[in-house]
This record gives sequence, structure tokens and C-alpha cells, in this order.
Amino acid sequence: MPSTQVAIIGAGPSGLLLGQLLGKAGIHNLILEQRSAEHVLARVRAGILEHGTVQLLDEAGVAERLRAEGLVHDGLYIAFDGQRQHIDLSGLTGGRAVTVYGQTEITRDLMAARAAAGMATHYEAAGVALHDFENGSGKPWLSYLRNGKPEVLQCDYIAGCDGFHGVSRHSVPPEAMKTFERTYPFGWLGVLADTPPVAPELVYAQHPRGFALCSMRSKTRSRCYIQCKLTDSLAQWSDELFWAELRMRLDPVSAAALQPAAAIEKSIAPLRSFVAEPMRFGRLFLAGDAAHIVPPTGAKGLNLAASDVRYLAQGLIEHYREHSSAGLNHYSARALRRVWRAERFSFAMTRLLHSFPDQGSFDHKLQQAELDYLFSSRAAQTALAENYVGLALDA
Ligand code: RFL
Ligand code: PHB
Repeated sequence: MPSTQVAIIGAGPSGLLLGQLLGKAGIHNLILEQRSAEHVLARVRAGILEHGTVQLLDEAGVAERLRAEGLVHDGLYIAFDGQRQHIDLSGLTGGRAVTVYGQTEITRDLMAARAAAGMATHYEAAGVALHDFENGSGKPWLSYLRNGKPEVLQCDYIAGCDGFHGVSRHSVPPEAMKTFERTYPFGWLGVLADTPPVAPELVYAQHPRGFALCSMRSKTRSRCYIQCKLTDSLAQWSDELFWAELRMRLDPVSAAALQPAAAIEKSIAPLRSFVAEPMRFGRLFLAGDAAHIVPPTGAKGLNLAASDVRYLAQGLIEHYREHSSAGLNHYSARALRRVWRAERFSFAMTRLLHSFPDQGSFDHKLQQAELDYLFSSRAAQTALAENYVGLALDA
């Protein structure tokens, strides 16, 4: 039977980064991805990288273009009630900043590094199924279809990096896992367009009509979002309607700088908080969105995927180099501690900035008081800043 040391399911950022770190340490791995490489690269998603994520990409040897093209942001803006408040992320956190660099570009860089190192990815692998992983002392294997032909792959460990809808988590017996979930009664409508950002840093806006966010991919390309109904369809949102609605939700300074342009990409994403515990089942480890989801308001999803991968790679490298299982045994608890902190922050940012359809007048007043407090208190701004730039890795 063909074999590898670590079989990785999913060629999103989690799977590709894990493969890269393991490959650099001389650990053989093979990635099985159900989509084509082109499909994976066409998904527009995250844009904000914590300092620790940038460092990890550096350690993985894939940060050259990120260092050259990424935009370092020392702050962000929160807009509310006609005002725009600057949050000095660096000043409040002893000099830490975030970097704007699209997930698509990270994926592209990781794919190129993988190809250059001669590491294999089987794209369009259909019907991936996991076998014999539950028992920590067994030898797990995978079955799948490649070009319509059945294939099998034996391995020491399986890394489930296949996102929220992937097969890995769903292969675990339900009684072995506990899940925690919260869904939100709205989604985000996102538009990518070649138009300059409304401000040099991101603008997060709270407005009675709903949340809005002006982000970017470069100095000439904007990525903007507005809160929308879960029942909305893309057909309902012409470019004109999108920009008009966005403008209404922004503060006057940001609104005046907005220059509508044709959408290059437009999509609607539901918001969800979700955690599966534990993140290890015998010889299967879950990482990234396969194990947890955060609403995007805190910009934490990709960063959490990166910290899971850091812990998992450390555990596997320790196992193969030093024959110690300590890192693998601690993986789940270590990752989950960080996951819950990010869940807390992402939930708090979502509640602070969105309009909830069932919100009563008391809740609305509390939300306004919270924003008022944030605008006037350095302590409140510091709490936001230290979470946004990323909590210490081992915290
Ligand atoms: P992914 O990216 O979903 O990749 C999983 C891969 O697994 C494949 N797959 C399978 N392969 C084989 N067999 C199967 N049965 C399979 N099932 C699935 C899939 O095709 C896919 O290629 O998960 P990963 O790698 O864990 O990465 C997670 C991140 O993608 C995600 O957390 C972020 O995009 C979240 N996110 C953000 N995170 C941030 O840190 N900062 C941000 O600014 C940010 N903004 C966002 C976001 C997510 C968004 N959406 C669309 C939910 C903005 C948005 C709008
Ligand atoms: C993005 O640029 O896509 C982005 C930025 C910040 C967020 C979410 C998404 O909180």
C-alpha cells in the first residue's frame, strides 16, 4: 500500500502550512484536496495577519512576497454615531501591528513552495474516507478516488485540515466529541473591487442599518463588507446598491472618500461560532476551520488556523526527532485554550458592531454605551488592541 508519514486532508492554509513546516523538518507528507488548485485560489477570504502568523510564515520560508507586498497596519478605525475613532494598535500594545495580505496570496505562496520542494498534493481527490485512526496504536489509512480510480494511502497520522464542511470531523464517532455552537441571524456580503481604500487603515462601522467594514488588499484594491440578511441573494445586490448601502453606514469622512467601482468578486457568508472538543482522536488531529469557526469580525479564523498548525507541527516534529509524544499529547488542550480566547473576542466584536434583529431598546442602549466607553477609555482600547494584534502564542 502507498504510504506517507502524515496524510493531510485539505489544501487550504492549514493543510498547506502544515505540509510546508513538516517538509522542512524532513517529515514526508501528502495532501489530499477535493477541489482543483484553481478553485482553491479563487476563494476570497481573510486579509489580516497577526504578527505571530507572519513570523510563522517566515519560519516556513514562504514570507518573501508577504514582506515585500503586505501592508503593515499600526491601527484601525471604529466608526459610530457619525464619528471615526482611531485605535492605535501599536501604541497600545508595545509596538505590535497587523499585516494586510490576502489569504489567496498566502495560499499561492504555499502552493509554489510545495511544488518547488517536490511535495505532492493530490487535487480533485473525491470521496476521501478515514480508516482505523481511532486507536492510538493502530495504523490509519485513507481511501479516495483519483481520476475516477480508487486509491489508498497508509500513514502514521492524519491531519484533518479540511475546513468546517470537511470529512475529518464528521468521521469521528459523535459520542467521542462535544460541540459548542452559536449561529447569528445575519451574514456578510463582501465585495472586492479595484478602488482605493477609504482610509489608510481598516474602518469597522456600527450603524442602525447594520455593520460595515472597509478593508483592503492593496493601496488600489478594496475589500468591503456589509451586514446582510441570511435570506438575501447576490442577485438582489447590484454593485450600485452595495456601494450606496455601504456609504450610508459609514461616518461622513469615510463616506466622502468612497469611490464605487465594479465588483471583481461578490459573495455572502453566514456568521457562526463553533468549537469541537477535543481536537485529537487517536491518530487523527483536527486543525483550523475543521475544528472551530469564528465570526470574521475579529479577523481571527486564519490566525487560529496558523497557531493550531504551529502547535501540531511542533508536536509531530518532536515525535519524529525525539521520540517524545508530549507535544502531541498536549496539542488539543494547548490549541483549545487559544481557540476559546479567540471565540470570546470574535463574539464580543460581533455583538459590539452588528445590529441584531431581536435587539430590544435596552440592548441597543447598552451597545451604544459600550461604544461610547471604547471611544473614551484607553483601557477599553488596550483590551481591543491586544486581542486584535493577537494574544501571546502560549497564552
Ligand atoms: P479552509 O480554508 O476551509 O480549507 C479547507 C480545505 O479542505 C478542502 N476539503 C477537502 N479536501 C478533501 N476531502 C474533503 N472531504 C474535503 N472537504 C474540504 C477544501 O476544499 C479546502 O481547500 O480551512 P483552513 O485551511 O482551516 O483555513 C481557515 C481559513 O480559511 C478561515 O479561518 C479564514 O478564511 C477565516 N476568515 C478570516 N480569518 C482571519 O484570520 N482574518 C480575516 O480577516 C478573515 N476574514 C474569513 C474572513 C472568512 C470569511 N468567510 C468567507 C467565511 C472573511 C470571510 C468573509
Ligand atoms: C478582510 O480583509 O477580508 C477582512 C478584514 C478584517 C476582518 C474580516 C475580513 O475582520
